[in-house]
Amino acid sequence: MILHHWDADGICSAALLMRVHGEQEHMTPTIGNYFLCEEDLNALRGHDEVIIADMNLPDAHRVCEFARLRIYDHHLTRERVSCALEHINPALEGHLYPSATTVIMKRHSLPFDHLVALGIVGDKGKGALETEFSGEIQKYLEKSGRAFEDLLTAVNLLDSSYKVDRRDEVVENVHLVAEGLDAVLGCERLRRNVEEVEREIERCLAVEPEAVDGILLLRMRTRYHIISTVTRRLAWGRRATAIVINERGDRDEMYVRSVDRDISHLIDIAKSRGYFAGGKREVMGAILPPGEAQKFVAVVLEALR
Ligand SMILES: [Mn+2]
Repeated sequence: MILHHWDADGICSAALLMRVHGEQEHMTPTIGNYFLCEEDLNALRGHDEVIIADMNLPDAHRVCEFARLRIYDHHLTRERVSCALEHINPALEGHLYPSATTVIMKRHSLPFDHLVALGIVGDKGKGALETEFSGEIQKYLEKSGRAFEDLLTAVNLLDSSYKVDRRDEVVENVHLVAEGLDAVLGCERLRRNVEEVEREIERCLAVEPEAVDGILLLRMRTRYHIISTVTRRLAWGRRATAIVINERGDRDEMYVRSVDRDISHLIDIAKSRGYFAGGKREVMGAILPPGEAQKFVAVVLEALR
């Protein structure tokens, strides 16, 4: 059983692993959960081998209670999952790879193909051309007669399934991308998703954000997984730090993005309050219990003062 991230890199990682191991059952966790809920754990039980691809799950070790575990990942982590048969993440040795597909390619000595390229472009966007694999991407593009834009379009199509919150589609996309780039680019279902996502992003951005000490605050209510896109457009569009809250009903989500300043201390503040949080230098994303985001906004505003 392969458990993979719901984004383009995770989808391509699962497709690569099937090249190695043949057709496998595979699933993605409940979209938005960066941990294993009871329901997902139950779906994994009954399998004696589980491969986790492109996810750094804090409770991955629970899989060892019932299955042999292998992990192929590239997210920043210092903790080796000691019960795993194999935990391959170059970040454990201080080397950050741009995608899980590159980790799997190296581990299994696979050729650099569209799956590896799409994984990198999925996680890095245009920045893919500034990674150590830039030369191999260029070579792939020349050989296949493709443009870099095709890779960006395919990634946007693959990512649309999780954005519209369709978990079964994420799983279907593994087979689609294994067929080739054309299969993805020509997929009507995914094209309709992209339009649907765009309409919802525009609906959310049509509300005028509040401005508090020069920081933008936007509240929205959507079941789509678009908070990172909405926040990025707001922050970059208005050249200001933006906080976006999504009250989903089952959970609150918060996303903060600065244009340039280091806001990574917000991640520790969120974690110290018991929220699930992650991010980078300019980004913080957090998942909170329903109704909690409103309280946390005051804390974040104070910390950004
Ligand atoms: Mn990834």
